[in-house]
Amino acid sequence: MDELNNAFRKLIVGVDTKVPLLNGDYVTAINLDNAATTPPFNSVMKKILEFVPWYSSVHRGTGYKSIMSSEVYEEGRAIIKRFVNADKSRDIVIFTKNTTESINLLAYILAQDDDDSIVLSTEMEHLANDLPWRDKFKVDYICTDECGKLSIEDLEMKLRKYAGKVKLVTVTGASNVTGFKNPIHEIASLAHRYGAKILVDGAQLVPHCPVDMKDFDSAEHIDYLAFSAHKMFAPFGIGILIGPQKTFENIDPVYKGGGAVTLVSRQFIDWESPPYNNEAGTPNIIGIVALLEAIRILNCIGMDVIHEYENSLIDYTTAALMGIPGVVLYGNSEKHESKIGIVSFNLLGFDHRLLAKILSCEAGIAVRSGLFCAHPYVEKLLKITDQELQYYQENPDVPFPGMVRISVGLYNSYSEIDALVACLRWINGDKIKCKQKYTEISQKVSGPKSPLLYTPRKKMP
Ligand code: ALA
Repeated sequence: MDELNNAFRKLIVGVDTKVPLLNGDYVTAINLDNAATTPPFNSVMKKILEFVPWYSSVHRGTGYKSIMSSEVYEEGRAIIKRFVNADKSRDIVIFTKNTTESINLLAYILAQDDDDSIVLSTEMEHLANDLPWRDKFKVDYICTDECGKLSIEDLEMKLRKYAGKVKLVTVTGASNVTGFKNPIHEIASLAHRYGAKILVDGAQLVPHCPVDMKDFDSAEHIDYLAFSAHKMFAPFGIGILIGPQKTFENIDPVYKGGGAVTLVSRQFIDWESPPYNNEAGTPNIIGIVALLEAIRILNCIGMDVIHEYENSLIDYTTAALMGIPGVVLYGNSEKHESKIGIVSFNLLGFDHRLLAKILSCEAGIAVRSGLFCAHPYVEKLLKITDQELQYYQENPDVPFPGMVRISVGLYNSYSEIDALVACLRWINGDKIKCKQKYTEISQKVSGPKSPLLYTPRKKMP
């Protein structure tokens, strides 16, 4: 395992970066916030530098560099399709900015031929796969259980209840809060049986597990898939939306401008065919070069190897957290195959924001705290009542409850988890002193900024 991890670490930019602690010392940063975004692969940076001398306008020039840039851009679509086994000819790849934009784009398009149909979302979605549907469709939410797992029985019950009126079942591939993976192919089969299509929000799934959209003729086929390059070691502003060409024909594009049209006069606009009608403006070819290189590396390692490694690491983390008195875990599951490398928790007696701040100030550990842009899901897991929600809404100055999240990437090591656990044990063991120290600091330091910004630092080692 250590050898494997050493090899993975060498792939990543910035794994040895030193960050300051509150006492002014420097330590090697530990990034346990990979669900938010990931650092680039070294080879992604190298590839970008190799490509930039050839950088030029995509689809807008006759110069050699422009032709080359356009070729890379178009060939990229085929590579991305192969990565998730999308259909070579019937599916199209649309380049967006991130998963959020991909889902908003799809919602905008599907709403255009709306006929009172229903979208089934779930109680465990990121807001990106909830809010875009709310103002365009009647939305109902498939329930999660106490633990936070999706109820397939409830999905089937709702599909039956709406008797053919469900247009789309939109579901996360894996939760950014609990790490639970959903059985996307089983959900696809059910959705198709009742005449609905399925969208998988793959933001947390595609970077961590093998994903197979499956054949169009299979009941388990995934109709639409969205994901982001910045969560898969290529943080240069590219998102992906994959779906059948047909969906994107003869629509009113959300973004209108150059590149999306064939001919325009004062009297008419002739829109391009898909995917171009949805890609107005100069394309982000650097972002695509980065993503293609990241995919190459991920393929070389093997998505199943990554999944296995990250899951062992999160199992190790979960077991260690369970051994700390006062730790409350959310969505804990016994079977790691049904999870990705995420675990969320609280430490009794500590505000989630404070805990995250202390981990950074005392040990250089980056985690995320709060509601993780999945407010209704976290609120349910925290058992916050409607009455309490109303109270928080009416009193925005009262700090809202939340959780602390650990999300691992292939380059995180067992020793980094040991450092996290040691720091949490230290905090827990010295609760009163620790709280007192940080209360005094926050009285001196105004606002939500980290006290690290105000700390005198020792000389960088
Ligand atoms: N959706 C990202 C996260 O969960 C930003 O942190």
